[in-house]
Amino acid sequence: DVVPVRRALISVSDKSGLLELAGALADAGVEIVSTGSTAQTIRDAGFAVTDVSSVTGFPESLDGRVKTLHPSVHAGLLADLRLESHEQQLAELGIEAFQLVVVNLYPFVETVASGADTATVVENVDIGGPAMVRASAKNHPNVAIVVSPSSYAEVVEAVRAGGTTLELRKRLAAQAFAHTAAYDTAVASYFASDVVGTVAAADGAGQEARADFPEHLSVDAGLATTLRYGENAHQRAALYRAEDGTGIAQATQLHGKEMSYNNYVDADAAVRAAYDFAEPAVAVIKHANPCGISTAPADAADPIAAAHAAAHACDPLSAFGGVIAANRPVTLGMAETVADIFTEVVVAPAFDPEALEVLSRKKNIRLVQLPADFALAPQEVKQVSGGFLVQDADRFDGFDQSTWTLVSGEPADEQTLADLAFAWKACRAVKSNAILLANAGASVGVGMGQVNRVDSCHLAVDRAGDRAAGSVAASDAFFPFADGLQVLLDAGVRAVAQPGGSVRDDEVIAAATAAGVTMYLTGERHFFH
Ligand code: 93A
Repeated sequence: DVVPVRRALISVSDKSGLLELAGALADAGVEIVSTGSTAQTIRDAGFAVTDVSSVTGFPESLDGRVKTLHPSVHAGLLADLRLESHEQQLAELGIEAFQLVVVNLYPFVETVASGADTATVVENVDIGGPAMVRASAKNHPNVAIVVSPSSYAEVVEAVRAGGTTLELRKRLAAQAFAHTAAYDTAVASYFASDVVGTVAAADGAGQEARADFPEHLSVDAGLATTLRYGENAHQRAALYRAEDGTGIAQATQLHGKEMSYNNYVDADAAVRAAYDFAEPAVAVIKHANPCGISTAPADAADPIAAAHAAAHACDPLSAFGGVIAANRPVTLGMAETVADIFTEVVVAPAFDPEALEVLSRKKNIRLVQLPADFALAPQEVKQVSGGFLVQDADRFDGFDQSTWTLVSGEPADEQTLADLAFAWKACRAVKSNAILLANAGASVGVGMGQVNRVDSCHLAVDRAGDRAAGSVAASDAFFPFADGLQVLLDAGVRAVAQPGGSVRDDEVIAAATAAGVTMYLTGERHFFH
C-alpha cells in the first residue's frame, strides 16, 4: 500500500515552508504542478514547475476564481488506480494522476477578522481549494493530501523513503475533511449572521436613539446592527459601533448563533476582566460578574488552557452557560476543556486552527475574535432615563504596588504580594460591593453585587469553602466597619488589600492587627456598577 510520489499538485495561500517542500520534492525527482502565485514563488526560487494552465489547456480565469476546477486536474485526483478501468480511461484521456496534493485555502477567517468589506470577504471563500482537498481525501488509497505546513516534514520523509503509506494517507485525509468542515462552518456562520461583516441598516428605534447619542463618541448610524431583541424578548435593540474602533463592538463572530444583547454585555465584562492582565488570563462571566478569573502558573505548558482551567475551577456551578474571555489565542488544550462545558460565548484575540475545529463542532457556542490591535474603549457610556452618563473608563494604567501602605501585620512575601496584586486587579471586574478571594494567581471565591459589604464577604467565603483559609482578599472599596473584614479574618485569609479611607479605618486596621493579618491600603477605589 505504499504509493511512490511522481507528480504533485501544489496550490497554497500560506506559503510558509513552501520552498523547503518544493526543493525536497524536486530533489526526489517529483514533477510539481502549481497555480498562479504558488508556481511563481517556486519558479523564482529556481525549481522546475509546470503551470496548471498547461495541464488544463485553459487559462487561469475570472480573477483566479477558475484555476484548478477542470477535469484534467480532478480526474488526476480522483482516479482510483487500483481499478484497471480507471487507469485505462486516464490513458485514453491523456490525463496523468497525482500522488501528492498540497493545498491550503484562501484565508477566509483571517480576512473576516481583518474587518475587510463584504466583497473582499466573499472573494476569500475558496471553492477550487476545498474541491481538490476533498477529492484527494476521498481518493486516499491513491493520493496523499496535505493541508498544513506542519505536515510537510513527515510527507517529505515518506517521499524520500519510497512513498506514502496507507496509514499516513488516511490520517492526512481525516485532517483534510476536518479542515474543510471547519472552513465551511466559518463561511456559513458569516453568511448566517448580520452581526458579521455586513452592517445592517439601523431600524427606526436605532435612528431615534442616534439623535440623542453623545456627539463626541462619533457613532454613525451606518455602523449600527439591529439585534434580535434587547435584554428581554419584548425589547427592541441595536448595537452601535463607535468610530474610534475600540471595544467589544468591533469583534468578529467566527461561529455560532447570532450574538445577543446580553452576550455583548457579558462579553464586554469578560474582555474587560481578562485584558487587565499582561500575563495570560481568562475570565468566566455570568450576568456581567466573574464566576472565576485566573492567570497561568509561570511554568504552565499551555498557559491559556491552565488559566481557563483555574478560572473554571473557582465556581464550576456558576460557570455553566458562561461567557469566557481569554487574552491570548485559544489553544487546542483550552478548546477541549471548553467543549465539555456548556458555554455561550468564547472571546479571544485568536483561535488556533485546531481549537477552532474542535469548538466549531459545537453548534451553539459563539466564537468571537477580537481585532489584532484590540483596545478597550477609552470612555464608558451609561444610560439613565432621559440622558447618558459618560465617564473615562476605569483603568489600572501605571499600576504600582509600591505605592500601597502596609497598615497591619508583617510585610507580605513575594508570592503574597503577587497574589494581592492579582486579587486587587481581578476584584475590579466584580460588581460592587465586591470581595474577591484568591490564591496562586486564581480567584477562589467571589462575592459580588450585594447592597452591604458584609454579605459580599460572606458570599466570597462561602463560595471559597475550604479554600478561604490561607487565601488573600481584595475589596473594591473601603470597609465602613470592621464587621465585613472580620468575616474574612474568621475564615482565615492571610492578607488583605483594600483602598482605605473610611472614617473607621482605625477600627478596621485594629481588627486585622488583632488577627495578625497583613493588610495594605491601596489608596484607590474601583467601584463597578
Ligand atoms: O478561486 S478558487 O476557488 N478557484 C480555483 O479554481 C482554485 N484553485 C486553487 N481558488 C482556488 N485555489 C486556491 O488558490 C487554493 O486553495 C489556494 O489557497 C490558492 C492558491 O492560489 P495561488 O497559487 O494563485 O496563490
